[in-house]
Amino acid sequence: VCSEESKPKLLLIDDSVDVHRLLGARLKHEPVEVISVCSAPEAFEALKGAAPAVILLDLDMPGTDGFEVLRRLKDEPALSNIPVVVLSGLAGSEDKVAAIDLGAIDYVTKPFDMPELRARLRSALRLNRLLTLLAERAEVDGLTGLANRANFNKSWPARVAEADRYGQPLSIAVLDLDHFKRINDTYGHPAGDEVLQAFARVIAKEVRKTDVACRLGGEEFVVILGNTEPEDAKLLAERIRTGIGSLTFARHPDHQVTVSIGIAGRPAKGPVIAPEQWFEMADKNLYAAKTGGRNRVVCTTVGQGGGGAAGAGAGAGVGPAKKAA
Ligand code: GH3
Ligand code: MG
Ligand code: MG
Repeated sequence: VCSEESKPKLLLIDDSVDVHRLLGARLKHEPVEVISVCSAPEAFEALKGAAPAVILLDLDMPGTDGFEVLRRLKDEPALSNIPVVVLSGLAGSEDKVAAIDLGAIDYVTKPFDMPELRARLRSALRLNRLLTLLAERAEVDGLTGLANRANFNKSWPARVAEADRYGQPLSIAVLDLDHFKRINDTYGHPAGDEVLQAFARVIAKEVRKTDVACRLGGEEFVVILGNTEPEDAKLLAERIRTGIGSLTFARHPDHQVTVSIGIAGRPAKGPVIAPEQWFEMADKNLYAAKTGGRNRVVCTTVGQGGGGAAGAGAGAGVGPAKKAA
């Protein structure tokens, strides 16, 4: 069926040209187009183009090593779902654990056993197909089970149009975990993932069936609150804020997680506003919540004071005045 389509791309990141040559030859008959680069900077340059279906990554490279490349890949929502198979001369279990905890899905040690490497590649390609399918069909975020960005991009304009048509209130909340990078940096990526999943559960528990809760990527989430006045959206956001703030995590019991939330809501029969502009307003309020000290909700009413950050008259800065860092 797909004979006319171009082959999926395999990005090989390895400082050894010998490995490029070897794999280039030995993978010639596999259904992949091999692109080989020698370093992390070259890899990220190549990744600006069409995303590869699988990455083969050497751990031991001068300059930026494979672990750092993995970290950066996982930090980038557009790249974080590409399966990474790690290639390494290091056979120690510690490195395997570290690489897999950073998000690699498989590990092959040098010198390669070619049938094994090919089998593991095929398995990585299968995973890539499934993840891509899941993202396209179900519009579900793989980590949290919430709706994903593609779903949001469709739902938001549709919900705005619906609210316009029926003169209903509608609110949108943009949520971003505070200093989330520190959790990854201090306790590791798996700890960060756990926080994201716990946060998604807090959101899911608070919203109604008719609301749409999405993970836009990274630690940024959005909730569309159907038929909801801005004041009510604020109450819900407060429940989410206190909900995450009161959780204790086994991996870091002393490290509380907080969230900043920006809301833009329109009451019934409020002014018509373009979905992009509306979202922008909520996003500005999120920014105001961040600069105002984090762990707070900033909410504005569409059409009042018009524009978010500055005009926070409809209810800025709820929440305890925790120290901003
Ligand atoms: P701020 O309070 O200003 O929002 O600071 P922040 O550290 O939360 O924000 P920043 O945007 O600097 O960092 C976001 C971090 O989120 C960077 C990246 O390490 C992490 N991240 C993104 N996606 C994932 C993921 O899927 N899993 C994990 N564990 N971390 C992720
Ligand atoms: Mg953040
Ligand atoms: Mg962020």
